[in-house]
Amino acid sequence: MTQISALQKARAAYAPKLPPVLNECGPFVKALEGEPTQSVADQDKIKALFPDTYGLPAIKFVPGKSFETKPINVGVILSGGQAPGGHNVISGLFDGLKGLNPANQLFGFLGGPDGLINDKYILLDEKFVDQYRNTGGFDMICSGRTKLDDDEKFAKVAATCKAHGISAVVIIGGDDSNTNACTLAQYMIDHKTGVQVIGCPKTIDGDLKNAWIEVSFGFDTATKVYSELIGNIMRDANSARKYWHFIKLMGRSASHIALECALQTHPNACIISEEVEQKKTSLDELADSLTKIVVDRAEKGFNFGVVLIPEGLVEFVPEMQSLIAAINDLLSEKAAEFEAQPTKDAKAEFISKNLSAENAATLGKLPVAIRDQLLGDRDPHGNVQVSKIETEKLLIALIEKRIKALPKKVKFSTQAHFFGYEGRCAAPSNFDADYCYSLGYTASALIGAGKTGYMSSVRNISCPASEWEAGGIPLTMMMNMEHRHGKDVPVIKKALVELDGKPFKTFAASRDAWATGVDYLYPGPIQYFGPAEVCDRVTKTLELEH
Ligand code: FBP
Repeated sequence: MTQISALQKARAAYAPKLPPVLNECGPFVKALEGEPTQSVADQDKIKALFPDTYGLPAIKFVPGKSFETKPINVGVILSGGQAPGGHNVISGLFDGLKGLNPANQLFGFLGGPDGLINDKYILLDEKFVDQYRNTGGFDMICSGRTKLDDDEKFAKVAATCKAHGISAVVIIGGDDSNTNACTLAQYMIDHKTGVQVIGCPKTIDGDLKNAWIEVSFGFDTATKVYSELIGNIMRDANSARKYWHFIKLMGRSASHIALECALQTHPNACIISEEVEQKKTSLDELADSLTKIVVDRAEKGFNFGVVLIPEGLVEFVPEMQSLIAAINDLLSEKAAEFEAQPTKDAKAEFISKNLSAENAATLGKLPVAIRDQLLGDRDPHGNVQVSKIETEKLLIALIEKRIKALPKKVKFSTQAHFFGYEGRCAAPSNFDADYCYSLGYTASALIGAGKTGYMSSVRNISCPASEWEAGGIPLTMMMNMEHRHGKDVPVIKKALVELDGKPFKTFAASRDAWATGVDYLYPGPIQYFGPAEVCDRVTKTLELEH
């Protein structure tokens, strides 16, 4: 890096806060063990698959005496989508390991799991790490989406570790990456490699959480960035009073991001996919209810508004769920025939002919652009890439059609947006800077305590950092069996929005008033310097949940 911004310079000097136990004792802490734990479901099956890490106790660190540790080598990877604060996890891990023994070495494997598999790394030293403290992004060692999911890859990872004398690996990732960390931990035990595996909870989506992991890192910063942008758009909408803004928000599956942004900004409508699924709301019903909001507001002279849409919505709408599943099956059976069709229309006709009448009718109702998106992009498994479907434009088109059919004229001018990449690499908020540094530091303490198969856990985080607790949660505790790609596999249970939880209930209690009025909240940009109530505030979700 040749040049850094004024903010980067100032942020480099920020000293992230740690839980008191780590502040006092550094990584020399005692692991206080709780009762044996159980997986969230399918206990017998999970136990059989992870015989050595199943049932481990949850750990809380308490003050301990400093002890001598032999020098060790540790590897770290960033896995999956970027999330603000990843660099601070690595900084915390680095500082903790150096605290245990200055001769400890940290290998940063490059490009995610691929780096571990193919032995591509850089050795992290103080000067290098210092450049990345409190910065956003994953560019320090980059990330990747390769899955560490079979014995062949595990054997390569074990060989990499052996080649460098690495005795612990830290995987910073989401639910899938931590599922893989759990399997890797068991593999390392089975093959007597002596390599410890520790996970760290990352994802802006906020869907890696449970009773012990209160939030995944990155959610705080990303939702604050999106909420700032939404607030700015609301103010613009309320100033010009001529546009309806349809804003799709990232979050592959769960609607936590959309819900949090709604709580921070008070939009005129926000769709929550989990509610759509529970109520089996059809696309037509969704479009009808949004049209009603547009018409009701128009009657009050409000020809403007803001609608939030979660990225994963189409997978939760029943008829779309059924259509996508049918297209996926069809394409896996008849891929060659499909590809041989000369035009997009011919491809659509071919698919339509091979679908059930109901699915064909759903496909027929979609605007052509959306139909083509559905049939166009494929993921590496050959499945429809739902995240590429422009749901915001789909809803606009469906509402436009309804408005045109009305007997009276209603003004409906629209703008479509998608906020995702704008927030994933933002400079971490104070919360994420502190939380991430603490997660990394806690991971070093877990390594120092000789643990494997654990996720680094920092708790009580809705309170000031002076009340935070550090420890570890057995990865097996978060697992259940799920049917994926034709077989039952152990996975960490994804946390979707709970409709009986306080964040959703708070939103549901206010949404009718937000729909008709102008109740917008303008959160403004993330503040790094200033009063704690502005700079250190946690998300509404965390505040309401805890
Ligand atoms: P992770 O679950 O790996 O953290 O990624 C989350 C995410 O940001 C989703 O919100 C989004 O759907 C997806 O990544 C986008 O993936 P890509 O970066 O490959 O475009």
